[in-house]
Amino acid sequence: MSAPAGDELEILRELEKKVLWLASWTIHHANHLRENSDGLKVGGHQASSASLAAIMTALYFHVLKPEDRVAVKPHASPVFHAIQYLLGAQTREKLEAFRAYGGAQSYPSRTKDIDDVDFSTGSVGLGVAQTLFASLVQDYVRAHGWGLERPEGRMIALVGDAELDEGNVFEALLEGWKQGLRNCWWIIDYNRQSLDAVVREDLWARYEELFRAFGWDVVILKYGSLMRRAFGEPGGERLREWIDRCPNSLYSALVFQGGAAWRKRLLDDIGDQGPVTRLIESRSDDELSRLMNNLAGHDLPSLIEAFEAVDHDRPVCFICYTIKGVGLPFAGHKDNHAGLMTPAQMEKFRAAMAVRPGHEWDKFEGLALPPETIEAFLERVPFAARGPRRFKAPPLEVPEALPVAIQPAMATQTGFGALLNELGRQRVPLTERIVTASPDVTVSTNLGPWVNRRGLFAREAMADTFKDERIPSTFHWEFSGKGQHIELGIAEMNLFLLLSALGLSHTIFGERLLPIGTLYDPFIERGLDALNYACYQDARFILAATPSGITLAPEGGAHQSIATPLIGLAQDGLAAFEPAFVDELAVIFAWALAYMQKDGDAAPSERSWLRDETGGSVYLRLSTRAIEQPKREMNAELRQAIIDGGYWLRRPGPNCQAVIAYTGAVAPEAIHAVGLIAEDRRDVGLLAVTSADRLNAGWTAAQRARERGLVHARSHIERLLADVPAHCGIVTVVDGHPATLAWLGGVAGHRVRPLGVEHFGQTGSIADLYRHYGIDANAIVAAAQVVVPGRPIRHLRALP
Ligand SMILES: Cc1ncc(C[n+]2csc(CCOP(=O)(O)OP(=O)(O)O)c2C)c(N)n1
Ligand SMILES: [Mg+2]
Repeated sequence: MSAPAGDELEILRELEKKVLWLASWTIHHANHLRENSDGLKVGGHQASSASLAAIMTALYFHVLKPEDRVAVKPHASPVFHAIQYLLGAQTREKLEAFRAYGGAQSYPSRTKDIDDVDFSTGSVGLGVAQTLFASLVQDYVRAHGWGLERPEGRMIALVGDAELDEGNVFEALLEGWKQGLRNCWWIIDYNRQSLDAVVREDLWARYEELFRAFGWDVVILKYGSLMRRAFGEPGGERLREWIDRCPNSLYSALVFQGGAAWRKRLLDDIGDQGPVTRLIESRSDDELSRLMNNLAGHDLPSLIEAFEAVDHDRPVCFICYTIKGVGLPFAGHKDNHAGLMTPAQMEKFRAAMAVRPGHEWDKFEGLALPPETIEAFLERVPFAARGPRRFKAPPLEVPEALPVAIQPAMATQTGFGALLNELGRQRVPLTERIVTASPDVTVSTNLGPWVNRRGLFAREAMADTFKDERIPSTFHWEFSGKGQHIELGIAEMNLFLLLSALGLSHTIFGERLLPIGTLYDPFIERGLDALNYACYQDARFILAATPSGITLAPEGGAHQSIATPLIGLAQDGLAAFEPAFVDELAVIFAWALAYMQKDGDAAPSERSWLRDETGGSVYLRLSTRAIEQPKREMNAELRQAIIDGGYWLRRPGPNCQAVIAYTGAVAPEAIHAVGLIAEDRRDVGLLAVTSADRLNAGWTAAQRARERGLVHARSHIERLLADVPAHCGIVTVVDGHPATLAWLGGVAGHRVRPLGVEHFGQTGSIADLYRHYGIDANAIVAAAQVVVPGRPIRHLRALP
C-alpha cells in the first residue's frame, strides 16, 4: 500500500471526523437518549476513543490488510464499532444499544459482537499479549506446512499507555524474544493519561529501552505534520525545545484550556519579541490550539508514513503521542476519563460537525465530500476486501477409547503422561494437530515421553547438545519447525495466553490445533485472569493441572491448591474433571479431544442438560498420588456416566442410610470408609464424582428447564440420587474446598456433611495430612456417624 494521494488523504480526514462523531454520539446516545439507560456513566469511552480515532482511521481505512488481526484497546470500542458501521459490518441498532442488552459491547468482544472482532479486550494488558502469542501461533501453523495458501498477517495491538503497567505484558515480551517473535506491532496510544491520572514523565524513554532490549524496533511518533512545518519556521526550534521540556501535566492542562492559554504560556516562557513571538502571533487562538494538538498520533500523514515505512517482519513498537479526548471539550483534562459531554457541549460539537438533528447516524452527514466519493472509497478499503475474517476448520476424528496400559497402582498424572505417549506413537491427523505447552514443568507433569516422540517447536532447528555429546539423558530436547511442544518460561500468564492463541487457530488462521497445556494446579490462580480471558474468547484447549490438592504432601503448604475445584465449578467455558482412576481419565481425555472441536447448537441436551454440542475447553485436575486401580471393563453406560460427571461405584441398596460421595485422589479413603461404615449402617452407597462441575451444571439447567414448564427434565445427578431414601445422609469428600460437593444435599434434600481442605500450610505424608485436615477414612466415618443417626459405628477410632 502506498502513501495516500492528496484526495485520498482528504477522504481519510473526513472519515476520521466521522469516526470521532459516531463514537462520541454512540456514547452520548447511550447516556442521555436511550430509554432505560440507567444513568450509564460511560464517559471514559469518549475521551479514550478520541485518543485513538486518527490511529484507527489510518489503520482500518488504509494500512490494514485482510490477513492482519487487531486487538483494540478496551475503551476504544466505540471507535471500532463506528469504523465497522461505516464498512457495513455493524448495524445502527447495535450502536443505538451500545452497552445495552444485545447491543454493541462496551469492550470489543469476539464472542458477543457481530462486527468481526479479532481479539476481545477488557482486562487491560491481556489483548496486547494475545497478539504476540497469535504471531507465534501463526509461525507454528506455517512451519508445519499448513495455511501456506494464505498470506502472513501482522498481529497488531492498539495499546493504552497505562496497559503497560500490567506485568503480563512484559512476561510476554520476554517470551516473544525467546521464541523469535515476528509480524507483531504494538501501537501505543501515548496520551500520558490513565483512568485516575496523568502518568509519570518520560515513560516513553523507559518503554523505548525496554522494547529495544527485547529485540523490537521502536518508532516514536511525536510531532504531527503541522508541528514539523512550524519547526521549520524561524523560531521553530525554540518551540520544539519547549514542547520537549514541557511536563505532561502542564501540556494536558494547556490542551484543555485552549488557544489563549497556549499563547500566554508560550509567550511568557519563550516569547522573544523576535521570530518565536512572530511564529506564535501569526496564528489565531484556534490555529495555535490546532498546532499544539497536532501530535503525531492525531496526524494521518505522519501515522500512515510511519506504518507504511515498515518493510520487514521484526516486531515494532510505535509510541504515538496523543491527547486523551482530543477534539472534545474535555481534551487533556486529567479527570476526563469519567468525563462525558453535556447535552449543551454535544450541541456545539454537532454544529462543528455539521450534523443535523435526526441525521446523527447518517454515514455521510456533514462531510465535505460527496457521499459517492466516500462510498466508492469504502468499497475499496483493503481491510474489508475479503469479507468475513473468521475461518472454520473441520473437526478431526477422535476414537472413542484411547489406549493406555493401566498398572495395578497408578496416579492420574502418570496415566495422563502414558495416554499422551500412546497418542504420540500414532501418526494420524488427530495426533499431528496436538500441540502441547508447559511453563517449565514439562517433565514434572509427565509430558516427557510425548516430547521425546514429537520434539520441541522452534522456527529454527536446534540440536540437543547432550544427545550429540552422547551424554545419557532420559529426555531429548530437539527443536525444529516440526516439533509439537512449545516450551515456555515459568510465567503461567503466558501459558494461558498461548493456549488462548493456539485455541483460536481454527478460526483465526483456518487451521485446527488441539492445544494441551500442563501446569501445577495451584498456579492456575497465578494466571487466572488470562484463563478467564481465553475462555471468554472461546479458545479451545485442554488444561492438565497436576499435582493438585495436598497429595503432593511433602512438598508443602505453599503448593496446596484448595480453591481450584471451585474455579473448575465456576469458570464459564471450561468443563472441569477430577478423575480418580486412569480408565476414567482415558474416557474423559478422548471425550475432551472431541468436545474441544464442537461448535454446535447452544441448546442443552435433553438427556444431560449439558451443552455438549456447543463445546468448550476442558480442565483435568490430576494427582501424583498412586492409587489402586479397579479391574473392570469399560462399557458404554459407564463411559457416559463418567463424562456426565459421576456413577455409583457401589450402588446404594433400598434401605440405604449413608452415601459417601468423593472426587479424585481421595477415592481409597472413601472406599475404605464405606467398608467400615457398612458394618453398622445399611446399604451404604459410594458415589464416584468425576466432574462436580458437570453434575452441577446439568442440575442447574434441568431445574431451569422445569421452571419453564418442561416437567420431565432430569439431570444426571437427579437420576443418580432419585432412589436414595430421604432419610439417608451424604458425606462428601474432596482434596480441595468442601463447598465443591456440598451442594449435593440440595439436589434431593439429603442431609450433607461436606469434608475437604480449608487451610494451608502443613507438610507431611499424605496420611498425616489427610488426618490433619480431616479427609481420611476415619474422618469420613466420623462424619457419617453424625450425619446418619444410629448406633455408634464400631470401627470409628478416636480422632487424634
Ligand atoms: C486488569 C484491569 N484493571 C483495571 C481496569 C480498569 N481500567 C479500565 S481503563 C483503565 C486505564 C486505561 O488507561 P490507558 O490504558 O492509558 O487508556 P486511556 O484511558 O488513556 O485511553 C483502567 C485502570 C481494567 N479494565 N483492567
Ligand atoms: Mg492512556
